[in-house]
Formats: sequence, C-alpha cells, structure tokens
Amino acid sequence: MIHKLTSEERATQLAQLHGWQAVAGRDAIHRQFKFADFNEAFGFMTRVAIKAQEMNHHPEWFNVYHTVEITLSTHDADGLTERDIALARFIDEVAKSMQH
Ligand code: H2B
Repeated sequence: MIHKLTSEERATQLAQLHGWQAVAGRDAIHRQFKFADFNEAFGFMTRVAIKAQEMNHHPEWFNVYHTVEITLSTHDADGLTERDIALARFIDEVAKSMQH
C-alpha cells in the first residue's frame, strides 16, 4: 500500500501548493476554482480528467457553472499521499494557465 504523508510531509507539501486547504475531519485537501464561464470551467476539467486517467488517480469534484471544487485523497491509502500532491501541482499549473 502507498505511504500516507506524515503531518510534517503534509505541511511541507501544502505550503508549496496554491490555495489548497486540509479538509476538516478527513485526511484530504480541497481547493475551489472560479472561471469566466462554464466553457472555461469544463475545459479545465477536461484537462484534469485526461491527466487523472493517465495517472490512474482521480479527483472528487463538484461543478456548478463557472465554479469547480476539488477534493484530493488517496482512497487506496485512506489518506493523503504523494499522488495527491502530484495531481494538485498539475491542477495548479492548468488553473494558472487559464484566466479565472
Ligand atoms: N483515485 C484516487 N483518488 N485514489 C485512489 O486510491 C485511486 C484512484 N485508486 N483512482 C485507483 C483509481 C484504483 O481504484 C484503481 C483500481 O487503480
């Protein structure tokens, strides 16, 4: 089974991400994204979906119009792992490259 991040590792990694916060009562991280409109939001989701499929590591997410909320956690480890950090980094890069 994949190694869960220690609280020290989690703090170090979280500090290098943008706007991700620990979820209360669960070993997971969350960030909300807002885009210009639904088209931008769904374009973002499409890019993330393709990466998630390549990585075999999938987000929990929720979309309404131009808002996308994402929670990352590793179900196989029942907590936060380096896979979540890698996907969060990719997501941050995609979001940064888009106007929102
Ligand atoms: N995504 C996430 N977020 N956590 C997992 O543990 C996970 C996954 N496991 N995507 C993968 C798929 C696993 O269920 C399959 C069988 O490889």
